[in-house]
Amino acid sequence: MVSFGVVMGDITRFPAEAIVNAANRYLEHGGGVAYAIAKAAAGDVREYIRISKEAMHEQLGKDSIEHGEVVVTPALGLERYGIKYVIHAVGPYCGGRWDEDKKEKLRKAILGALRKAEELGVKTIAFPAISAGIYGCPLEGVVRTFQETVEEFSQEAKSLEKVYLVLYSERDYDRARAVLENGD
Ligand code: AR6
Repeated sequence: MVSFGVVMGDITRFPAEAIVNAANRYLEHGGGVAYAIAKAAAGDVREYIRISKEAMHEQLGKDSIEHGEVVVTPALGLERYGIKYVIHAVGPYCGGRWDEDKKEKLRKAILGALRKAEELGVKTIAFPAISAGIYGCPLEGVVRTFQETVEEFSQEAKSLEKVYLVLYSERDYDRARAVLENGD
């Protein structure tokens, strides 16, 4: 059984074996949590972009990823927190809109990362609120999609025990808690 929980914190310091990056298709890590992870892992953001693109070539043989595809990079400097892998996934761009298509793209991104975590044999994984920042998807929809997708994934999970959704601000954390507790 996989447990799902929301926590408040900075994912670049969160002690899960794998953390997920809310990336773009080209793994450019230009802003948001992607920039923060790249900076914390490698010190130099451009260097982590180079490492990410090289990993994308090796793992997928192409220059961009789709929703559901993931790329794994080493944690480098994040190892001090017990993080072993960074899994890059790409969520939908919403620009304030939310519909079934966006939800399905986010579901694919989450499932892709969860399946890769299983393949890597990790017990714990932490996600940021993918697409709820620069990509402008409503946090409530994002949180509910996380909850439903982790529940769905529970059926096929083997090594994975804990999935955390890490919210960066107290306000987002409170909103996420409200979604899980009240279903609204
Ligand atoms: N720890 C946890 N959550 C964080 C952190 C952190 N250190 N920093 C920000 N967040 P975003 P997106 C939250 O914009 O919407 C990048 O440029 C943030 O408050 O990082 O998927 C990529 O390269 C928000 O709730 O990701 C893409 O081009 C959540 O993480 C694009 O942004 C996601 O916000 C992806 O946009």
